[in-house]
Amino acid sequence: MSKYLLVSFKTCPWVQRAAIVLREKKVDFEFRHIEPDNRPDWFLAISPHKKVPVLRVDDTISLFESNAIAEYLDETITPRLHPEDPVMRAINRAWTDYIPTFAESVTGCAYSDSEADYTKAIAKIPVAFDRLEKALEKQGAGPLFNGAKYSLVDAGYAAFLQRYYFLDRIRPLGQIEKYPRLKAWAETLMARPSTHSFPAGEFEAMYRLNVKRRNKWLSQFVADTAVAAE
Ligand SMILES: N[C@@H](CCC(=O)N[C@@H](CS)C(=O)NCC(=O)O)C(=O)O
Repeated sequence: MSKYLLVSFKTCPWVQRAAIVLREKKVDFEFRHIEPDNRPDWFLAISPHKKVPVLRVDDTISLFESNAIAEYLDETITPRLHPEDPVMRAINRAWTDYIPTFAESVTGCAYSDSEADYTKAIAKIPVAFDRLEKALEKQGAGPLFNGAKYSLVDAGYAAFLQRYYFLDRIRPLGQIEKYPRLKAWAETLMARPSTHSFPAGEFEAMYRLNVKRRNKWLSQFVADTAVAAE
């Protein structure tokens, strides 16, 4: 078995995606958290876009981009998370391609400068949720995207569904309740140990602190006392 080092910012959802795939495959890996404001030279030398995640394999190969990392891990380590059937695999890949748009639609409101921008941003959530609800309806009975078997689609969406819940607890969004399949899927993913790189409460506190420090319109709804206690 190769040696794996996953370079990370603690709250990065794209890192979380790679970590989830490693955990689903029961692979031992070293998690190395670096600070976004103080990226070391060794990291800048192996990360072309200066972004995390980077997966270092056997101290020699450096892979970047969470989707490329997930696909690499799936090609090299069993169990295969992609479906065997080429049509199903193409459908799965089509839905992992949608993750960046989904992510922006669901978490964009955390970066809005004004209430008007926030209102505009949250209007994107139902559009993205509706697309996934319909995809899940086509896929079948759940509880996971492909049914009983975990997939790279599950690994890719988990972090962003988790952030929806975090944002909903900062300022109620009340959206996911309108999409029963999506809600059931999200709850399945939240209950799955592989989703979590840190204890759930500790991680949510870290996320809230990020939102507070970002100093955007939403930041005012993260209580100072809560941040102090974190
Ligand atoms: N498309 C990339 C996105 C990675 C990404 O945006 N990572 C963020 C942290 S969550 C980052 O490193 N940002 C630093 C920067 O943009 O300079 C992937 O899927 O890996």
